[in-house]
Amino acid sequence: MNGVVAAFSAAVAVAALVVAIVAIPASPDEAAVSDLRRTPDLGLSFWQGDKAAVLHDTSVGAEGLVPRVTVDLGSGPFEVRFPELAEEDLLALDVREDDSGFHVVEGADTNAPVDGAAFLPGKGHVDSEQGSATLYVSHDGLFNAIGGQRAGDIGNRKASVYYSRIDLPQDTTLTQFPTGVYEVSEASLVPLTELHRDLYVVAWRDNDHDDVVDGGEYEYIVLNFPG
Ligand SMILES: [Ca+2]
Repeated sequence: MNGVVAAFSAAVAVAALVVAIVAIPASPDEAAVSDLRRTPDLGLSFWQGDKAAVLHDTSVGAEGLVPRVTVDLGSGPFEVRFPELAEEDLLALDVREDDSGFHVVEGADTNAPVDGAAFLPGKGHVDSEQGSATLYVSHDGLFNAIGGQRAGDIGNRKASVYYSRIDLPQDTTLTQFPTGVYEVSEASLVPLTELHRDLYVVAWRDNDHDDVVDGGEYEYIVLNFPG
């Protein structure tokens, strides 16, 4: 009988050890050091759970003086935090699957845009009041327009927006009538848990409210998801 108990105890001990080993968090980011606490001009930081994502400053050696930051994210929802927005303020995010947007012409007037320019007038997608947690990938000039009333106040003069999925436009999601109305569909929504490619974001905050993309108002950000 004692032998059985001993064997059982040993089995429990082994099981506990296995559980303990499995419970050790696999965190490849633990050794990674963040170059920045937040992006240099707009003060953006990116969070998953209660952990700030590691930011890599890739500005040095890149053409121009625009801040460039790469953010290491795991596949899953994330939160963007930023200095709070006044009611008339706007934080605009142009999101693409390549870096074709990383060529903003400084001083560009968004009311007189050139082909391929970001932040076209009337193309800002304003989310629902409480947020749909959807980050829209640009098509036909569409960008994410985050207004003061849409950003969640998290205290300490900071606000945040939470994203759990992206909308990846499909050719079939443009309705025939009325012309050009875009509709999100099951095919176009991709949960961030299933995202295995990088996203390229041009972030712009029109600090002086002149509709012009001035120096110091925009940044190039790569959201680096595991492949
Ligand atoms: Ca401006």
